[in-house]
Amino acid sequence: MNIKKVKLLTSVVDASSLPKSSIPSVAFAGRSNVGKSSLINTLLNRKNIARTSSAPGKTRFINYFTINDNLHMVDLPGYGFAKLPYKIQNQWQKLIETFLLNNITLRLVFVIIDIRRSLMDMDLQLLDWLDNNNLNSQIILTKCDKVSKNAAIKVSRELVKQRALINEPILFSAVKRTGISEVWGKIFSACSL
Ligand SMILES: Nc1nc2c(ncn2[C@@H]2O[C@H](COP(=O)(O)OP(=O)(O)OP(=O)(O)O)[C@@H](O)[C@H]2O)c(=O)[nH]1
Ligand SMILES: [Mg+2]
Repeated sequence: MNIKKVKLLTSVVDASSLPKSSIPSVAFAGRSNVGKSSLINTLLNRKNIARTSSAPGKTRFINYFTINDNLHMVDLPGYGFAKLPYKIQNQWQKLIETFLLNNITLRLVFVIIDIRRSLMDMDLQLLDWLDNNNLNSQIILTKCDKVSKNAAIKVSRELVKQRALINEPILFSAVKRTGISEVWGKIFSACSL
């Protein structure tokens, strides 16, 4: 995609201020620190439009990016950040759920997983929850530069078996810039762009 214009439309902290979107959107969900914001920056060819940090829990809002006036990318706050008080974790979960259930223009939810970590309970819950709510999901395995190509393929195959996936996970690295066209391909077909 020729990215002519990217702008941060809004950052939302409470469910009542979620914007009504009239253009297709895709969302990026996953544990804290797996590389969601880095992935968005890499896709958009921008250094830090989605703010990244080595300290987990950086993205605390739902951030909407508008691309070329015809696509929203939505950076969701990461879950499973243990240091946060339970009450705040709960608020996050509510916010994410409200977003996912009330966004009629949402075409695809990318579930981002660090290739070096096995699926956490929360990842499994999210995947099941998306299936149960008929939301289209696609797994992306990030930080693939940290493992060998063979190891990455093995993790991917095991996931396909374990979850009976129709769509193979995408192998991605923001450092090596691999997997970009595969992610865009999914966005194009889901959003009919
Ligand atoms: N080696 C490597 N490091 C990465 C990659 N993607 C992200 N990182 C690093 O992982 C850390 C977290 O990245 P973020 O993009 O901020 O992760 P996030 O999922 O948005 O985190 P939260 O907003 O806290 O939920 C940063 O130190 C990044 O530099 C990657 O593909 N390879
Ligand atoms: Mg982030």
